[in-house]
Amino acid sequence: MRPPRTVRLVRFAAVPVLIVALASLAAACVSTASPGWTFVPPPPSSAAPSAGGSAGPSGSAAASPSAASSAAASAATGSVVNLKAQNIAFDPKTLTAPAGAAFQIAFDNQDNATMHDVQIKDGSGKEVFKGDLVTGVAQKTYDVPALKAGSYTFSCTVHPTMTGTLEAK
Ligand SMILES: [Cu+2]
Repeated sequence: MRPPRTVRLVRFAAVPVLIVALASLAAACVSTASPGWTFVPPPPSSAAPSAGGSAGPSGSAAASPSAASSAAASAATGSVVNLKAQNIAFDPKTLTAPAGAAFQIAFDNQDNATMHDVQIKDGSGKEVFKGDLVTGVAQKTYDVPALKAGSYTFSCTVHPTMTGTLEAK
């Protein structure tokens, strides 16, 4: 391929140069391989969720929600807002709650064999509360954290047409 003249000139020098080149290539391979190894450690973090998942269902998952809600219920014996869900609609569609204080929503799902819940979003659309699903006919008391004064929207995550407004003041 190459002109003979070039080969002849290079031949003496070529062997050491090749060795050096191979050595540096090998070094390059090693140096590029080792950074790859340093990226391996992160995966162990995926082991944590599986460990937590296997431990959770055994009992703490079932116990903690009821314990938390009962504790909050006894602590927040402030105002209670009544809200009913009937015929795939909220009643009333306008709620008033105290601003800056936790309160409760006494939710009454009157729709038989139908799931409803209550999700509250602030003016920017950010969720500030989401209650558990309730399959009717059933009642549930939601513990809502303190909201800043302002206008909020509430809705049912199952039925997008179920909406209302909540004023915190
Ligand atoms: Cu609903």
